[in-house]
Parts: sequence; structure tokens; C-alpha cells
Amino acid sequence: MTLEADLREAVGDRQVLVDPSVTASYETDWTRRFTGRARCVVRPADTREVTAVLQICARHGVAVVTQGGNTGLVGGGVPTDGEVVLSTSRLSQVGPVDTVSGQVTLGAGVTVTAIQQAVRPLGLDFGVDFAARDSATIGGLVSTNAGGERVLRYGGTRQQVVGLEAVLADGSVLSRLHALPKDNTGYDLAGLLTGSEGTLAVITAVRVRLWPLLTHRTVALLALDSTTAALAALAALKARLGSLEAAELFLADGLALVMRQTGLPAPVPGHHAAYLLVECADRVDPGDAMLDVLEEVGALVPGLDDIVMGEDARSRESLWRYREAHTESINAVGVPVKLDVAVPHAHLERALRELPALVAEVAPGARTIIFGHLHEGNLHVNVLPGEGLPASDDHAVTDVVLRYVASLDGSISAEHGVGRAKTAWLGLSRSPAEIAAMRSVKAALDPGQLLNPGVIFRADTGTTPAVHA
Ligand code: 2HG
Ligand code: ZN
Repeated sequence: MTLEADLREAVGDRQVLVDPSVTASYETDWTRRFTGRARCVVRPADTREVTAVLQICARHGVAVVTQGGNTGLVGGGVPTDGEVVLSTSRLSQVGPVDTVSGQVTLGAGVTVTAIQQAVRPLGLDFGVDFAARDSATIGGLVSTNAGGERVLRYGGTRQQVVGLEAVLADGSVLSRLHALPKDNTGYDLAGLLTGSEGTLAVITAVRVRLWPLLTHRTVALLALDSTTAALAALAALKARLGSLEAAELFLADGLALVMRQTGLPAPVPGHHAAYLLVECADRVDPGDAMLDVLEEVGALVPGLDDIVMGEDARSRESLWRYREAHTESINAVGVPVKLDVAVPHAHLERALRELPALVAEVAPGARTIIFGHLHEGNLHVNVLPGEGLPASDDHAVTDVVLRYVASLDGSISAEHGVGRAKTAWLGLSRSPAEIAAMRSVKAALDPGQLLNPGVIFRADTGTTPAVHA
């Protein structure tokens, strides 16, 4: 039997997609940067069917790319040439919420919005949130160890994972879904699979920790004359506000682009180099405490030019729009080279000053828009070709940015992962010994190189990538 016939028998005719007009949306990421061709798309309904799919693919020697909400930014979830795309969209079960332990088990295909809708009525909340919440799935979040806007308070996805279930390339099922808060019985396999970007197993379910739902929120947008002032303001706010939940950075050129694309008015009058969006959340209204602290911080921090507060839901949302609309506004102008990096706070001001000039050397006329999560020093460097100019040379732009970041002791991937986009540069952030250990793990769990070949490591050789800092 053909691969397709075997798959149809395992999951049903309607769940094996081969029509190019239907598979197209699975073959390109939403930024349009990564595109390839799938042999077919298969949509298993449960763990048993995932096992069958993997066993069939192993038998036919065909590689598998797992895809969740397809909101990734490094090409880790799209096929290249003839792989089977395993979509987790039908693994969408939400288990009963355990309100004593504050945990819930979720199918890999459950979106962040669906998690919020399931747990918020019970007075609980999920610790990870970001703009792609309506499409991004928990399986994708765990595979990429996604960050987002609440890391300052709750940590990243890794900190939310209590256990998981996953299927290895040979079809065996690893199930660590029980709710025991203490379990010291050897290797932390759930931890290993978190951030493994689909290269070690297909995650089918995740048990996550939940947090008390904070019912009252206040947002403030601070306009500042420098990133150094933004860092000083953040340090002062962190020391004074236990309810601080988010601290997001954007700059004058990013704001101008967002205003042009969305039609939003200027949030505050005048020109300011940097903007810091902060949110506090609590079970009682944090507004008054925040106002007092902001007054104190205004007196303490030179360069804090202006502040606008958003207390009701609408004004909070419209302040968040200035930050969250960056990605879509950049995408509306062209296909950017997207680089998600982290630099130590001590080098942040310098990095923001030097990066656009460095990029311009290899991509003349390019526009470099930078924004991100200030607390983690996480910068989203988006490089758009200048108006009327051809697309930038992705490789040259990536090379100059990642080498520069590594020279500052930063990370070449803060929250989006390595994917296919950054395999050649892994050696800038990981030592040869670390890469060799990671390759040994990959070889042990997926000896046939069936799961996401070409992601994290280059697919071609067993050797360490040649690029070193
Ligand atoms: C964000 O923080 C996302 O908004 C996307 O990580 C970043 O579009 C980007 O470069
Ligand atoms: Zn981000």
C-alpha cells in the first residue's frame, strides 16, 4: 500500500489532505518567509492515531513535520520537500481543571485563547500570553518553549509545564501526565522535550500549572528619551510593584510605522526615543498604587518624559495595540528578516544604537525596526527592505546580527527557537560539547532522523556547524 493509503486507513479518508489548494496553508508560514512542499497533511484525532501515523511514516521512511497553529517565526513547523505534515489541530481536548493543584491537561492543539476561556471562569489563569493567542497552540508553545508578554511574572512556557505526553519516532508513548507536584525519578523527559522544536517526539498532550486569575489591571505607557531611562524606570517599578506583569519596549520608528499602518493616533504628544508599556495585575485595583509609584519614579528617573495610563478595558487594549500591532504592521509593508535575540541589559542601549547601522552595511537602505520584552533583554529585530529596493539578503543580515549579538554575550534566539532559520549559527550560542550532547540525544530518540529533519541542527551531516563566535 502507498503511504497515503496506509495513513487513510489509520485516521480516516477525510483527515489525509493531498489537494494542493487545501494543503497550501500548511506549507507556508504566516510571515511568508518559509515555504515548502508537503507529501500530504495528516490530522490524527488522538494519541493512538499519532502513534499509528508515526509508525506508518517510519515504515515508509518519510519524515514528519509537526504543525500546531503555524504561528512560529523560524520555519520549524513548515515542510521543506515532501515530508508528511502532522497537524495537531484535532488534539483539542481540554481536561477537567483541578482547582486544588491548579492544573489542567490539554490536548496539544488547544489554543492559548481556548485555555484562557476554559480556566478563567474558575478563577484561574494560564501564565503565557502573546499576540498570536487565537492560533498558537499549547503543543507549539511547549515545543518552542515560547516566551511572550508575561515572562517577567510567571516565567516562560517551561515554567508552566507540569508534565506531558509525547510519541517517539518509533511510536512508543511517553506519558508523564500525572499531577504529582513532587516526582524525583530520574531524567526530566518533559523538560527535555520542552524547547525541542519537534525534533525528538510529537507532543500530544500537556499538563500545565495555573495561576490565580487577577481580575483588576492597569496599563501605563511611559515615553522616555532613551532605553537607558526605560531600564531605570523598569528597575524602579520592579522594586516597588509586586503586581508588575509586563514591561514591553518599542521605539520611535516602530511606533511611527504602527501609526501609519493602523491609523492609531499618537499615544502622547511630542517625539520620544523609547516607549515602555507596563501592566500591573492584582485581585484589587492596582491603579492607585501604580499612580503613586509612577509619580515617585518620574521624580527618580531622568528622561521619563510623559506617562499615559489605561484603566478601563478599552483604554488598556488601545495602549497594548501600539505594542502588539508591531508584527502585523511590519508584515503589511513587506516580508521582513526576523531575528529574535537577547542581549544583556548592560549592552542594550549600545545594541539598539549599533544594530541598524550594522544591518545597513549589508542591506543598504533597509529599515531595522526593533521592539521586544525589556525585562529579558529580548529584542525582536525586524529588517525590512527599503522602499523600492529588492528584498534583503537574509543570510547576510542574519549573519551580521547574530554574530554581533554573540559578541555581546547575548543569545541568538531568545524565545522563538532555532528552527530552520538559525541552524547555521547554533555554534554562536552553544559550545561544541553542548551541540554534540544534543546530537546524541537526537540520535538516541530519533535514529532514523524522521522528526523535523533540518530543524535545530543542519540535516546534512553529523558534524558540528562550522560557525563559532
Ligand atoms: C512578539 O513579541 C512576538 O510580539 C513576535 O514574539 C515578534 O514579530 C516579531 O518579531
Ligand atoms: Zn516576543
